[in-house]
Amino acid sequence: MTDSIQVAEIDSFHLLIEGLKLNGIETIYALPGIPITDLCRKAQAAGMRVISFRHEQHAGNAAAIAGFLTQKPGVCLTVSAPGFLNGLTALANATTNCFPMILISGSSEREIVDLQQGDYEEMDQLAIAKPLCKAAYRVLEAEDIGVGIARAIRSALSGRPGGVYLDLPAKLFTQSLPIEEGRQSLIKVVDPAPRQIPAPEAVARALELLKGAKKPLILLGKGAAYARAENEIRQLVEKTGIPYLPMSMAKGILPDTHEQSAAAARSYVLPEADVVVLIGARLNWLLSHGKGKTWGGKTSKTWGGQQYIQIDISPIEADSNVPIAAPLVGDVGSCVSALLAGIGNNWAKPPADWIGAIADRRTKNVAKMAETLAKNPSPMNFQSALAVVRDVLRDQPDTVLVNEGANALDFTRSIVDMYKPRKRLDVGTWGIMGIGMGFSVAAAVETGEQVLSIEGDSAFGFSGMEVETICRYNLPVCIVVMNNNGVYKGTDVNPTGGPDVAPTVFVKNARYDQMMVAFGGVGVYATTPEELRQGIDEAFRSRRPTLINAVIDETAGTESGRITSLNPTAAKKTA
Ligand code: FYN
Ligand code: ADP
Ligand code: MG
Repeated sequence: MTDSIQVAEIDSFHLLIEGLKLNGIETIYALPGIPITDLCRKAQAAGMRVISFRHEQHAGNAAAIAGFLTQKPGVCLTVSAPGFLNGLTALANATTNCFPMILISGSSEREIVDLQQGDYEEMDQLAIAKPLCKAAYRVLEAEDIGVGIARAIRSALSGRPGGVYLDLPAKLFTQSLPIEEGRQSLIKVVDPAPRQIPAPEAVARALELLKGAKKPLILLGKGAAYARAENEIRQLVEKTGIPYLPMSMAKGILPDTHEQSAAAARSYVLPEADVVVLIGARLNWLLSHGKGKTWGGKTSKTWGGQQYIQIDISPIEADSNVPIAAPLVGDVGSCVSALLAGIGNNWAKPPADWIGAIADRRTKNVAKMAETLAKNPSPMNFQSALAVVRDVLRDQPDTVLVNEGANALDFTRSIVDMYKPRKRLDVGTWGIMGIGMGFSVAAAVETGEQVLSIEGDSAFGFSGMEVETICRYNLPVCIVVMNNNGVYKGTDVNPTGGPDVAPTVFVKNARYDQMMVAFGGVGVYATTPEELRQGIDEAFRSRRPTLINAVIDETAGTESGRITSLNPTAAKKTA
C-alpha cells in the first residue's frame, strides 16, 4: 500500500468479531493472554460483551451453558496450549451433554509446531481437540475466517448439539483484507439447526406401541428442555394422561408439582412401566442403561423388558443400550407434534390401577419427605437447609438454580421443585464437579434472572475463585455453600494417627462467606434455616453477589450421595 492509494483494510480480529456478530453472537467468555488479548479488547470495543474469567475451564463451562440456555453456540476464547487445555474439559463436557459451544483458542505457528522446534506454548491443539468434540477446524488465512465461523456454528447447532473447536494460529492475526472483500467473505448462516421431521411410518409405529401400553411412562431428558418443546410436551402429557418422569435438568419442563409427575415414585415406575417414551433422554448410566437395578439402594429389583419409543435427533442413539422398538428420529418439537396429531382427542387414558399405584407411592414418599423436612435439627442437615431453598423457588420460580456436589446435588434434586423449563443447571451426564461458578455467571449474563447456586463445599472449591468474576461484573448470583467440612462428610480420620487429616476432610469451620467479602460482595454465615432464608431474601432483594456459608452437620452426608453403588468400596461397606 502506498500513501497515494489508501485502501481501507479489515484485520483478522475484526473479521472474526464481525463474523460472530453477523450470526447473532454478542457475548464471549474469555481469558485474555497471548495471542488473543487484543481480540478480547477489540471485541469489547466493537460492542460485544466480553466476560473475562480467572481460569479457562470456567469460561468454557459458561459458554457451554450459555449454549444450552439460548440455542446459540456459547463462545469461549482462550490462549494457546495450557489455556486451551484448561478449556478442553469444558468442551468435552459440553459435547457429552449435547450443549452447543465453540472453543476458540489461539495457537503457535504451524511450521514450528509440526517440526516440534519448541515454540512458545507449542502444541498440536487441533489434533488434541478432535476426539473430544463434535468437530474441529483450523483457519490459516484471513479470507477463510467467515467459512470457519460458519462451519463451527453449523457443527455446534445442527443435529445433536455439541462442542466445536476452532484453532486460530497467531499468524492469522497479522493478516488483513481490503475491507469490502473481507466483509463479503463473511457468512450469515441460514437455518443452522433445521427442524427434523420424523417419518410418518415411524410415528405410526410409535403410536401403535403406545396404544397397547398398560403401564405407559414418559421420560423427559434435557434434550427436551434444550429443544424448547415444553408446550408440545405439556399437551402430549395432558392429552394422553400418561405419567412422566423428568431427568435432572428436565425438571420444570412441566412444573414438578404437576399431578402427572411420577418423580416421587421414581424407583417404582421405572421397573414397572411397560412402554416408556424417551423424549430427549439417553439410556445411559443415569437410567441404569435401561436394565440395571434401581437407585437409592433400597430396592434391587432389576428392570428391563420394557418397550421403548425413543425421540431423539441423533439417528444412532437408538439401540445404544437396549433394543428400541419404535425410534422416532427428529427434533423433539416436531416428533411430539406428530404424535399429538395422531393421538387426536379420543385417546384412552392409561388404566386406573397404574395411575392409582403411582399415586399411592407418590403420596407415601411425599409424606415421608414432608416429615423429614419438618425436622429442625441443630446443626442443620441438608434437608432442613434445602427446605428453605424449596420455598424460595416456589415463591420465585424464575430463579435459575445451579447445583453441584454429591449430597448437595442429590438432596437438592429431589427436594427442590422446579416450575419452569431450563431453570435447573447441574452436573449433567458426567457428574462433573466445577461447573458451579461458570454456569452461574452465564446464567446471570444470558437470562438476567436471579441465580441461586447450591454448592457442596467440595464442589465449590473447583471454581471458587470465580467469585471475583461474579463481583467484578456485579452479577445477581447468590451462592449457598453447604459446608459439612469435607467431601461427602467431614468426619473421616487418618487411621495412622499421623499429622495429616483424612483425604476427604477440609479445614474445619471454614468461612467461605469471607471469600465473597474479600471482593466486595456480601458474605453471610448461616447456622439456622431462618438465617439462611434471610440471607437469600436479602440477596434477591439487593441482587448483589452473595455467598452464604450454610453450616451443615459434618456427619450428615453419605459417601457418593445416592450413587454409592458406583463407588466400589463404599458399595461393599453398605452391602
Ligand atoms: C423425588 N423423590 C421424592 C420427590 N422427588 N420424594 C418425595 N417428594 C418429591 N418431590 C424421591 C424419589 O422417588 C426417589 O425415591 C428419591 O426421592 C430420589 O429421587 P431422584 O434423585 O430423582 O432419584 P435417584 O434414584 O437418586 O436417581 C438416580 C440418578 C440420580 C442416577 C438419576 O441419582 C442422579 O441424577 N445422580 C447424579 C449423581 C451425580 O452425578 N453425582 C455427581 C458425582 S458425586 P425412591 O423412588 O424411593 O427411590 C461423586 O461422588
Ligand atoms: P438426560 O441426561 O436429561 O437424560 P441426555 O443428555 O442424556 O439427557 O440426552 C439428551 C438427548 O437429547 C441426546 O440424545 C440428544 O441427541 C437429544 N437432543 C438434543 N437436542 C435435541 C432436539 N432438539 N431434538 C431431539 N433430541 C435432541
Ligand atoms: Mg461436603
